[in-house]
Amino acid sequence: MVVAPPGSNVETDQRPGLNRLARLLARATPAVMGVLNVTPDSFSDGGRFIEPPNALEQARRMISEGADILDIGAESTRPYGGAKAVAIDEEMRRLAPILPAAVALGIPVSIDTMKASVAEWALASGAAVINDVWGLQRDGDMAAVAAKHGAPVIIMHNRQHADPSIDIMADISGFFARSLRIAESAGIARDQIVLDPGIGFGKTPQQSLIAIARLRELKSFGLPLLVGASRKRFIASVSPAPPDQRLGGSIAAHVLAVANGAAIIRTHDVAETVQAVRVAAAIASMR
Ligand code: HH2
Repeated sequence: MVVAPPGSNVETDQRPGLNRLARLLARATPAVMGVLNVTPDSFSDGGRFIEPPNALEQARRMISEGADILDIGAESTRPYGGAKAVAIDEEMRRLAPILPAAVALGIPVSIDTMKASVAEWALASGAAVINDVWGLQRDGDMAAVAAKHGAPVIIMHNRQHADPSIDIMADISGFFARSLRIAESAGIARDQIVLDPGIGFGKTPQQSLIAIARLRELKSFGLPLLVGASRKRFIASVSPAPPDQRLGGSIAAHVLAVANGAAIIRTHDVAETVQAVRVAAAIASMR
């Protein structure tokens, strides 16, 4: 991540919050990213925040609970749940009343989108980070948009289909290597990149467990790691529960992710996750 130059002023930055993001990643405690889904069909909270007043209330709540970053998405990425593809116009129509208002709340906002034109609009509207669940490999213009705006990018591992026969860690590493080549040719600085193993995306539940257990291997790229296990299906494969009753499993996964080197945790349940990662970090600091 780019480090703010001495004397630089966050409030006059083109994208409020960008320099604060760099500082977040420099500190010892993992950062917590709160999920805001402005969608009718997200797997765990679809429909709850589609109305702008509800979305902004949720954004404010997550900030008061200790979120360091807000991740706003207007298209469900639910891999196996039959989420409908959303047209560019519709995605922007959902975001327009919410994203600039969320930016004004003062913490860095990331835009969770697979579409370069939506990312471009969001960055121009004040978003600080691109979160691409296809790691720059789906929309051929995404890397150029990030480079043009000098925006940090979250590169998430993904696959069209899970294949239980593959070595998932080798697959994730190969995917990251491809994404990093794309990023480099587009002119994205390496210190602007965060890597994410994409828990639940193109993975069997067992492979999601493996990705968390062996997260540390991905530190070999020398980049910050993000993990988003919140409420995901792999939790129910171990201990059956509907999405809104997977908090215990989410926290277990996130605490182990932190122990294995995660710098950012993406969650729907900010208060509980902030407490869990702070306690985990405090215990780890006593070793
Ligand atoms: N997971 C989801 C969406 N975006 N981005 C990153 N970087 N990492 C993740 O693990 C990740 C993500 C899926 O969760 P959610 O946003 O709640 O669901 P939906 O895609 O159905 O809206």
